[in-house]
Amino acid sequence: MSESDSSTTRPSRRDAIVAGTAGAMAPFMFLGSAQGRSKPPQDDAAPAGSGVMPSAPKPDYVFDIESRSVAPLGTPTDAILVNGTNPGTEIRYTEGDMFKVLLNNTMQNPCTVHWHGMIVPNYMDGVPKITQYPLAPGQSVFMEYPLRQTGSYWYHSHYGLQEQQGLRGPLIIEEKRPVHDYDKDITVFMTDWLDQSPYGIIPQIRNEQTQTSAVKTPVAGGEPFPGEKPFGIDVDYPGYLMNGKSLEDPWTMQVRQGDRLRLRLINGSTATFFRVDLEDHDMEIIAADGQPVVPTTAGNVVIAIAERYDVLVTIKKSGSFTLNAAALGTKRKVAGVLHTPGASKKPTIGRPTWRGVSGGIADYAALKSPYPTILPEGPVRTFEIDLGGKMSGYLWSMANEYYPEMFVPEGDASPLQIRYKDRVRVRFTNSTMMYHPMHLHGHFYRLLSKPGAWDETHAPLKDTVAVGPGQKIDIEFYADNPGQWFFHCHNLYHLAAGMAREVVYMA
Ligand SMILES: [Cu+2]
Repeated sequence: MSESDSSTTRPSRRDAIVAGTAGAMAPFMFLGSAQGRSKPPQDDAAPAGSGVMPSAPKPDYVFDIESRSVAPLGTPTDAILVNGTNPGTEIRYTEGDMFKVLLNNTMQNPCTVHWHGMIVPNYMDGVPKITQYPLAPGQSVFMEYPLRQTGSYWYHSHYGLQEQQGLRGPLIIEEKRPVHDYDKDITVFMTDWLDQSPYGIIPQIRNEQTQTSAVKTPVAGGEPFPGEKPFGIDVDYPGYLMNGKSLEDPWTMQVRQGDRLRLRLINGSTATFFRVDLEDHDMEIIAADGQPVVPTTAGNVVIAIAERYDVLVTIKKSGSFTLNAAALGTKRKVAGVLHTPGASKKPTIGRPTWRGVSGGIADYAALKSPYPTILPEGPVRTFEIDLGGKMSGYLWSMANEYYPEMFVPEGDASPLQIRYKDRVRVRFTNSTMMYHPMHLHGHFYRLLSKPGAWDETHAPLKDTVAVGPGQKIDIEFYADNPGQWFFHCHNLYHLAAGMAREVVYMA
């Protein structure tokens, strides 16, 4: 039952069009296509049973976004899911395809969906207040844009705290001609899971509501696994999920000795960093945040919130191998099992044995792009951004300003103004005790191995970087995708408490 082969058989994406598209269709709201084609709001209902209006573009995937109660850890919890699955339906395209996804909001609440790491036209980016109105209850929207990249990405709600409630899933774009050989392509989507409403978490941390065990851990000093360094956490989750399954009822996959696997490790968490390892096996990292890196071998890899690492692993013998994902700052983990036929499907319980732990968390210095990433010529525009916060009131800032979000409605952060064809440099200085995984929408940035290394030719391209306590990190990007883009900490509770800015292209 927990056996999954969905990733290995590479089903046609057309199979993913669910029956739910037929029948009661909400009125469409067209945002238009990436070519700038647009249509006015359309009030006609679809012909019964057709699923799609005669003039409507045909989606490859239909997402019915719905509220339902699920209990992956045993406690029934109100969740928001795509097509009833946790995580949501995997989107899988091939390089060069056109992205065509229809979103149906069947809930009583608004929602949006953001495509994390995708170089989208600005108006497809799915951020309420910045690029679109939230999708109202009963409404639908068709998202269409040309795919200009390959790799492992994901999608999630950018509305309220819906991401924590389950509105998230993998988004994979296969290369037409893969650079590396492998036998199986396996998505491993890891999340934290909360068995209470996420909207109570910040009020509990602020002592405005009675605290539950989820916030009892001191915010700046979570208790680590033995051998692991202290790591501050915001939420002490009751558990974590790997491809929607818990440690007690784990995700498993049958493999064969000699199989070369491409594991697409995606941290789809809301507030959790994982250290991931496969028992008895080293991993060869071939991509970070969807972009290729010069292959580098690691015994384990720390994956910050929203980051992705593609790794190659060759199953070297028969047996059962636990894929551990330990939540940093806790003694908890989730795990899955890769096993050869007949071998145990039970994970090893207890603390993972780290193989070759390198000193750092997120050891970015090991990442090198296989090709030069030096930016085109252009005016240099520099921003110094202090990542700050006030622990007393649980407020988080970028350059001392608070973005107006749910838990800081009085925030008044100003946008970062740039111009088309600027070379934009950002220096993060983290003056807090916590890690901040900083994400920029709509662009990849060069992650420099040390501050000021602007002439580094092969700096890796990423869309999310974890800036550690006291750390300075430099990034730079080329301003080639005009619009208004969100730039924020991907710890959803930090975002909801102000840690965000808009990046705005000026005329
Ligand atoms: Cu943060």
